[in-house]
Amino acid sequence: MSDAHPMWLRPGPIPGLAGGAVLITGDDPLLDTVRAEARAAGMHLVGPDQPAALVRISIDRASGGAPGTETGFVLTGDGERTVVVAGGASGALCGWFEIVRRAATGRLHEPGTTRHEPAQAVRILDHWDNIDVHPVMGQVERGYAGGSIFFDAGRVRDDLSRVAAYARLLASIGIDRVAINNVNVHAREARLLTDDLADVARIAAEFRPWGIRLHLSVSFASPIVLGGLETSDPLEPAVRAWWREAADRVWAAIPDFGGFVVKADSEGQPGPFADGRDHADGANLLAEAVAPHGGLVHWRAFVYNHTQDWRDRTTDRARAAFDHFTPLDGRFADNVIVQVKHGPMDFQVREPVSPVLAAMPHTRVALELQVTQEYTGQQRHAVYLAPMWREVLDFAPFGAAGPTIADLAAAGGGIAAVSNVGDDGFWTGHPLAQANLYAFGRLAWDATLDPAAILDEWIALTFGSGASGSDGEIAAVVHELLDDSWSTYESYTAPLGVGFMVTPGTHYGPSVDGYEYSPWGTYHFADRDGIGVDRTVATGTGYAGQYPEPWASTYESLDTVPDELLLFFHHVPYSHRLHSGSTVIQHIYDTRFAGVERVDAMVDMWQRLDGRIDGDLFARVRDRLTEQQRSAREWRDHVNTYFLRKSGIADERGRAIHP
Ligand code: GCW
Repeated sequence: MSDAHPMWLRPGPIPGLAGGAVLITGDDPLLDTVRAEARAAGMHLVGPDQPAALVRISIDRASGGAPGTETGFVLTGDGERTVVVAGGASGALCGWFEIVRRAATGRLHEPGTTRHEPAQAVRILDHWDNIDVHPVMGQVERGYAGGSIFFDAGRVRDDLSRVAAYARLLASIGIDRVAINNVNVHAREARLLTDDLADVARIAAEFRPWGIRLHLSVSFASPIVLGGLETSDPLEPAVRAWWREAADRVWAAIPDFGGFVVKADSEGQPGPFADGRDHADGANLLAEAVAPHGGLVHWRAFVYNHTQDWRDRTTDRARAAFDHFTPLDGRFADNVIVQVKHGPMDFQVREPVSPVLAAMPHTRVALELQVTQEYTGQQRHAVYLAPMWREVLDFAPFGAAGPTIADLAAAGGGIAAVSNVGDDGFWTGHPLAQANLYAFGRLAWDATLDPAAILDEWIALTFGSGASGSDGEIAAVVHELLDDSWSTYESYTAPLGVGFMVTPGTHYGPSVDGYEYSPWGTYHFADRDGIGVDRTVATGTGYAGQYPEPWASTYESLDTVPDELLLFFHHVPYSHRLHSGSTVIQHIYDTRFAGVERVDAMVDMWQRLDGRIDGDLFARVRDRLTEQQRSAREWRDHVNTYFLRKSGIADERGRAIHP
């Protein structure tokens, strides 16, 4: 376990810092963490009598010299030294890691003063880890990096050294909360809340030195499953008492516990509907229990009918979260955060931004992203997701003059994401998927960061400075390989925003009709004449009308809907001409061929690094790229053949398709 890859925190002395003096003033466990980090970087700690230290870090809550928040800091470089004045101890820790980033990217002691504060006050990573190995999902649901770092052999691991290393990595990118278990809470995992509390407390103790609070996913049916009550009705006094006592016990064991994450009335999980109550009743029940302890309830908005009749074209899964939740706006307690997936469907490679995020002004709403690559290649394909997330964060639901999604989340519930980490030696299965975890933390901290710049920062930290020599070659290759990889993945998988077409169950690899006659609500409606889902107000499901202007009109009209979302909003003939000038069918053919060519190029690029980087890492990436190449061909041929057969329209360029 302990010899796992160091990710972006390479061990040993840090060039530019090692050998120098550091002055860290103040008394706090988190400052002790900073001291230990500085020592590990090769610095020596000095006292206040040596003000000429290379790095000085202090906390100043009062003077106005520091930001008002605990986690903020002001950093001043003068070309030779750096001074960090933090609003609190967590700001000092974040300030330290900013110095580490600057050292790696050639900006150490850069002259000037900058203020740093997290854009999102709540920055939580959700693990979908199970204690037991699930017969279908494995131990980590939608996990592509081995087993859980928290659980093994039916219980919390004895050796939590990997968790300690993880906590340090997360702290370095500003994550402040982690939920350790799957939102699908099975019988065994439900007991984390009760029988396993002492073990959960051991995990919390590993996160604590890094300023990270622990959360648990809980079952809404806990009063029945764990408490032996006959009901989990949120309005029932015995149920309320049960939850209050449960919360009291948790906080007695873990005083800095963060709160509960809940998936209710979704995909078979229990919820308030069973008793005729709604999601506000359910969320407020838990909110009341955790409020005395300053706890949060993350209540997920991923609620839809997963047993719908595919014959019924009026039911639209994309509408569901909005229809369920927006009528409840204003009824949620202050410590409830409604957690909304970034798109209305389910973490597809391309979806419009969920309209729910803009439709609940009186509710704390959080944006949920998926770092684990369930629908984006499952960490066998190299897909750098930061450009997609940046598009989501930048989306301005009320038009350019209004707030962005990043602003709306910042004003409310912050940001959440499903982690992509497991007990794999490279943490993420595909070593290059580490970049996604890194980028999530950085964008949660500052949504205005450029994805390409984040990528370069990650490369510099992970592979060494890209300034010159062989490192420069590594940096160039890794950058080129990942920079555009999201769009590459999109170009060989489901076209123009239509989504899915994946193998049912595993969600890996192509199966164009895999979900077409299923109850899951994910259809493309391709026939001999055309394809796409009519979600217009005029003739379709009305989903487009869930957006405020200008987007409702933009998406409603074929004249203005963006090409990449065409089939999400409209059912069109194959001969329909895109704004790009291409027809839908020709676009499908062209992009699938181009996508495979780009993957071929990625394979060649990586080959250039043979012998220049660690052999295990080289081989792991090479093997995954080989699989990506195979899989991309499979996607191309399934999709192209399917549409050639359906439409009977030949490729203008006469390439090999398989009718
Ligand atoms: O995307 C779907 C996944 C489920 C997951 C669910 C959710 C945890 O296929 O595996 O369950 O989303 O987000 O709750």
